[in-house]
Amino acid sequence: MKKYATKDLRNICLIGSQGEGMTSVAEALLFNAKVTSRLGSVGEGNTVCDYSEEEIEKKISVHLCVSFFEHNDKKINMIACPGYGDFIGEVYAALNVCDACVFVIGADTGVNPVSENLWEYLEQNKIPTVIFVNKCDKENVNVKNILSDIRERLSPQAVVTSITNATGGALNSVSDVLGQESEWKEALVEMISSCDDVLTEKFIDSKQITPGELNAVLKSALRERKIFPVLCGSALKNTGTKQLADFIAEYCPEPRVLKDDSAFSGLVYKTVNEPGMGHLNFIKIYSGTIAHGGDIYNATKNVRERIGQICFIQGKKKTDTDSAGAGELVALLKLKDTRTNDILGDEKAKAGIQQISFPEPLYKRAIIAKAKGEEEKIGNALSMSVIEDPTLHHYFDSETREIVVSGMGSVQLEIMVKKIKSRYGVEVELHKPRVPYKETLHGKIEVQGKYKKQSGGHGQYGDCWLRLEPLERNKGFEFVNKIVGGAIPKNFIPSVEKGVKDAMEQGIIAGYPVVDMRVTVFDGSYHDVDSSDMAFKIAGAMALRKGFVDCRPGILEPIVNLDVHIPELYMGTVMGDLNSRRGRVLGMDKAGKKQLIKAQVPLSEIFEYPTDLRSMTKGSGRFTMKLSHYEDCPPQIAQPLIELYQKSRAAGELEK
Ligand SMILES: Nc1nc2c(ncn2[C@@H]2O[C@H](COP(=O)(O)OP(=O)(O)OP(=O)(O)O)[C@@H](O)[C@H]2O)c(=O)[nH]1
Ligand SMILES: [Mg+2]
Repeated sequence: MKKYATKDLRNICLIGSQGEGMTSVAEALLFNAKVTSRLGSVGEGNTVCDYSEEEIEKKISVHLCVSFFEHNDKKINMIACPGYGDFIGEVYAALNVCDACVFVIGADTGVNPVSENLWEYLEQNKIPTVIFVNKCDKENVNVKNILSDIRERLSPQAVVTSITNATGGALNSVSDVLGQESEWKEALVEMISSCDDVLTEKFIDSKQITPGELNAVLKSALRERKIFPVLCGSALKNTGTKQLADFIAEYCPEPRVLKDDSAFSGLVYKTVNEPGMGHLNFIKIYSGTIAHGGDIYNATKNVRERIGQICFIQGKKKTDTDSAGAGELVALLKLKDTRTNDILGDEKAKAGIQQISFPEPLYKRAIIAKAKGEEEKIGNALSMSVIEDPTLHHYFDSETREIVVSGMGSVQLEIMVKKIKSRYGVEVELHKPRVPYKETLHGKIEVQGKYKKQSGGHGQYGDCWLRLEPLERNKGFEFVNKIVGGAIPKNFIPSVEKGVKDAMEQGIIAGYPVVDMRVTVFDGSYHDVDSSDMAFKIAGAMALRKGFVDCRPGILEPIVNLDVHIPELYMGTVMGDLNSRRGRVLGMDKAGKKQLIKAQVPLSEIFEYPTDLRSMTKGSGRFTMKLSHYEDCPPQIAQPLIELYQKSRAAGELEK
């Protein structure tokens, strides 16, 4: 393939909310550029971009997909992104390395809360944006209404640059606004002029403005986010897509690269594991060139890697190249240690390249193998899965003794489960994680634990008196030795403590660890021959178990701090819902265009919150959470936990 200079490259990504047509638009662009010989369709599962098993099955995009085409002497690298909320990590990765985005909006549905959220992200990250109003072939579409929707909810700087002849069935052509005499053109010229002092003056004085002047200002205004060009069309009918390609080639910015640097540098924006092929790393080159057979330095991991194959990616197809230069998107095969978000190059690269900041996954599930003895396999499979998807995390929760996987939502985890089965042959199940409850006491008591056994020769003897009392919440555990006069010899005191601690760890009324308690050993007795570490350990545990149940024991539950960001519109719904989750609202505030609710909610009530909040707010709500503290559990929650534990213990005793 022809090599392109940096200035002739365009890196764009297609983003939008779910189902607006990103994959279909990409398909039309590739077809027009003769990359494909027929226009693929998402419904038929034969598109360039949605090629994976899970995408074909679900008919939605799940991963970002890289492709490219040549148009008007430019090479356009295109990353089509999934729209579904669970896969937002892919969008962030793509936006990080692209120099502009095409924001797809369905003409039938218009702006929605998810697109508003995405827009906010583009604003924060200053990403030049072209809007493509897709699906203009649908009946009852009114471009003027959509434009005013866009201007009102996204930006007043949106202006139409290519317009359909009609909408619905009559749609058959799209034309450039600058080439016509229409009210669209008047609006566009005025908008462009307003972005430049010289043109503004000319415009006011009704002087002639040349197409060259308009073009130049449009180009810089797009780059500086002073104008958001709106192009209309239909991916399905393949209209308006040629204008889109023209527009990208002509107006979208050249790649951002590191200036004054001839040494190679790059950022890994995606790592995938190809069964049988090892890892494939997707890279944007920020400076220099990369060539077959050379070395690269991974500045994040501090390792040198040998460059094997370098390829250009076209959906699932790879084309080898011997080298690639600054601005390009390539994929490298067979790097050993390099993974997503690694910076390749020297210290200068490290200072100049911005890494992707992935969202924190808050949707948690415990994962277990369907068959016994496959835990190790799960560990391996999960390690591989998280390499491919940085918005998946996994860890072993030592308190609940479960492997927990966190992600962005249930669809993402469901797909992970399928992949684990098909790739690594392990069948797993997900379930709601256990809540790390704790036990505590509310009363004070003095209690004796006496262990005495006379069997055969050597007997066992341990005897201690303990005082149990509550400590302040979240203070943990204190053990105090108040033995005077050697009622229990010094060397056995640690044994008593050990017995107490062991019993605390196992739990007494519901099987959860005991916390926030002070235990004082203040009396006891011993036997010269029969006393032992073991006997005092048992005595300590006995005393604790006996005393604890008479000390108004209870269960504590973890409480999280929740920050919920939602549009005003959903305040009532979200507050009501927090209430039904036993939440306490601590405050409300305005935060940008949104409302911020600060609340405290029991952890047990928010496992479904990521998906519930999304559906309550049509995808516009966001939240963060952080474990705050433990609080007394109300009886209606505590009682069933205690009963369940007692029942299972009774059943266990019977079995013995
Ligand atoms: N009528 C009409 N339907 C379209 C058009 N573009 C896409 N569609 C349909 O809309 C549905 C979604 O299209 P996709 O291209 O998969 O949308 P997407 O934005 O890639 O969706 P995700 O990646 O899953 O979020 C499919 O059924 C397409 O056939 C269009 O221009 N007109
Ligand atoms: Mg798609």
